[in-house]
Amino acid sequence: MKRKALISGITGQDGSYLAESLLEKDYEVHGVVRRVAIEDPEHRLWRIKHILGDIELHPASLESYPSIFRLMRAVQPNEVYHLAAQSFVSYSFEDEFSTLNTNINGTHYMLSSVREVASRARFYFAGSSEMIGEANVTPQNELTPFHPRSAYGISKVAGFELTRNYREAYRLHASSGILFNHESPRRGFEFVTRKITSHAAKVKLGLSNELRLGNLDAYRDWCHAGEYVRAMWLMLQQDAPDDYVIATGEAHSVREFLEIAFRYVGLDYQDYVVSDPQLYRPADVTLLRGDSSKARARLGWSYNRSFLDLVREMVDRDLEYYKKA
Ligand code: G4F
Repeated sequence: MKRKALISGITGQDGSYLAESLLEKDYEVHGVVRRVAIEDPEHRLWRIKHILGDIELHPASLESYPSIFRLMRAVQPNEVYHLAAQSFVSYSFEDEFSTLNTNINGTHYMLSSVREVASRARFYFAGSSEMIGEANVTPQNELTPFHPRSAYGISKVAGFELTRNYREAYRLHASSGILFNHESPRRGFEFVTRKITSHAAKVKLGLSNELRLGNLDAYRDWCHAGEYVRAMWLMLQQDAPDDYVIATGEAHSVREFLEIAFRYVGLDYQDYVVSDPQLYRPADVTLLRGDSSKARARLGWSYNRSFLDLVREMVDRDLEYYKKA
């Protein structure tokens, strides 16, 4: 019999890669989606358009416990991947309340319904390096103390602690990935990498002549999202649940990303970038560089792609996209 996976956040970057990878492993893939997404597939389901015939989507809301509970009871998944969240850090400064409500309650509802009606299911929580936030050591690993710098980071710490508590108190097979930044051509346009690559492409094609940005001196450990979903799956294949840092071990600044992307299309970013005070966060995270020795040793996970290739792949895909537009 096929194994069943339920993914919240299936319409997002990570959810779409995860769904593809589980289908390749012959899983029956179910996704939790908001009803509006089903009503507007062109705009909201573009990342999973090519696999819509192979997966089953269920309308439910992470703000409604009964809807999650009923879904969990009906699907009876073997594995649950909880990826859905308000994941844009900047927005969490604009609306702390909805970020905390959606992210904390959503995780709680998922965990509680697994416990109530699918307690043998294995559970994955999408934790974030934003939980580590402003770290006192580099590189950061599973033992680095948390110092989140936004409501988003705080909401992820709460989700992480809930996951750990369900593991310890109710013996759920519940694991968290402490995922560092992960990007791809499927990244949303509001995140800095896609904002840069889409503008490099638009400037090159004569469709734009300005890119407004905030802090260029933040360092992030950027990797390809397609490689991270493998780590999520591996965590749920272990005999015992645990928490793992997933990172490349390399950090690059926003400025480096910008230089590479623009240079790749033969341009100098300094001719186009405008510093916008509105895009600086009230508190930013200075440097994230992860140490994923534990994941490498215990999960056998590895990452071999280069930063340069990631930037180039994103620029290439944006050039194709705007040429067709
Ligand atoms: O691309 P970002 O918005 O990603 P951020 O805040 O690092 O968060 C991402 O990675 C986390 C994992 O560590 C995830 F948990 C989270 O959900 C998300 O996927 O910003 C990256 C850096 C920041 O330092 C920001 O201040 O870029 C800087 N930045 C400078 N100008 C900008 C901009 N970020 C955005 N989004 N837009 C700008 O114009």
